[in-house]
Amino acid sequence: MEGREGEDLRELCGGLALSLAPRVIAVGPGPDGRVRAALRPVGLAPDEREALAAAAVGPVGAAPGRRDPAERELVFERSGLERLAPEWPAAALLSRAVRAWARRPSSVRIAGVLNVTPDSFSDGGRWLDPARAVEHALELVAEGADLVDVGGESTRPGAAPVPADEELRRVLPVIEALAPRLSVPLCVDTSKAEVAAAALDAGATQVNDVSAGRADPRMLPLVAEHGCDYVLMHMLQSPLSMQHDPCYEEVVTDVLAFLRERAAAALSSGIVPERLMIDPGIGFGKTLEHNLELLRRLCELRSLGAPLFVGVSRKAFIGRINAAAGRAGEAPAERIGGSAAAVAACVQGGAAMLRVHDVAVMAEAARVAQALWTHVQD
Ligand code: HH2
Repeated sequence: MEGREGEDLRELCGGLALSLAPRVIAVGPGPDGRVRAALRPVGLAPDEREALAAAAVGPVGAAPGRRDPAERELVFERSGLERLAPEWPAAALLSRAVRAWARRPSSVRIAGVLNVTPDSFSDGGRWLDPARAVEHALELVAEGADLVDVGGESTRPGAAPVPADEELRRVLPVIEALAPRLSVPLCVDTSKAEVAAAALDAGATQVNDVSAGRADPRMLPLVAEHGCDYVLMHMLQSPLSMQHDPCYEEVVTDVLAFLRERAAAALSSGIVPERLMIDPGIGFGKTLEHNLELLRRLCELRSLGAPLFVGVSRKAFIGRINAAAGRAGEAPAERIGGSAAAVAACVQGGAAMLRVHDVAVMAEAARVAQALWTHVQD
């Protein structure tokens, strides 16, 4: 994370009201290639709505399915927002989102997944043998992975926790063998401080924690002490129960509030902003619509200032979309086209790192998406 973004994160964790009722609904290129931002002005005071509507550029369209004129989307150019920002909080919020979007990473990085488990949802059992796991990790790097993410516990919906000694038995031999041979950073995917500590001692340099430090109170202090990179992710409850009727008041607002709170906890444990990445946790306690809304509005999460780490690869939401099109029953490893489309959406939303199984194909999808968006001026 660059210095300026670190300052943003500190400031935001200090209490900027991202819970403003009007929501950023999209930031992206307009027809002329210049960046535009759109807002649904719900909950604005009449004078603020009037000021914003006067500065909006046309056309001011109605969102599909929303008949209430008060919910019509207003579209802005950056200059208009900056003029309004000192006076109107909604314009300030939107202007910040546009700036965050304009600062999106110039090249997205790829994290290759290495599951050393018997039961991962898409490749359980394939890389359990340490020698095969090491070979696979080296293949991931040869295909273009910028980082290898090693995990010894499945977090698929309904998965029961694995004891620390079993998780260590799975991942440690792989990390020990891999660390001296790897040309890219090695990350351990675990929620247990004991596993993270052993992995860091064995050569891992990053921790990916799907519990965001909630599963083990020793995790955040451990990461702070090691000064290593840390991914904190949003999840409802635990993998065992997260898909039991997941509910949000408003999914993007709620996930953003969670990430802000966990980022603040990480910072107050001594983790420096430059070491932090945040992840909306696609599939972790979310319906299909929740996942799609988060992906559509990913750029809003960038307003926290921390780089975004996102995992969409082979996930069940792609299977749901395929099933609705009459293609039920395919194996998760077949969801390659859907994963590539989701990867492209993540690039557009400003993701910094994408966690994927099929590295060569997803790196290509990310490259093309990146090339499509880099011409956009702000
Ligand atoms: N997804 C999975 C595991 N770890 N970590 C982060 N930060 N973000 C994710 O989206 C994420 C993650 C699930 O994928 P996989 O590891 O392939 O499956 P399993 O948990 O069944 O091993």
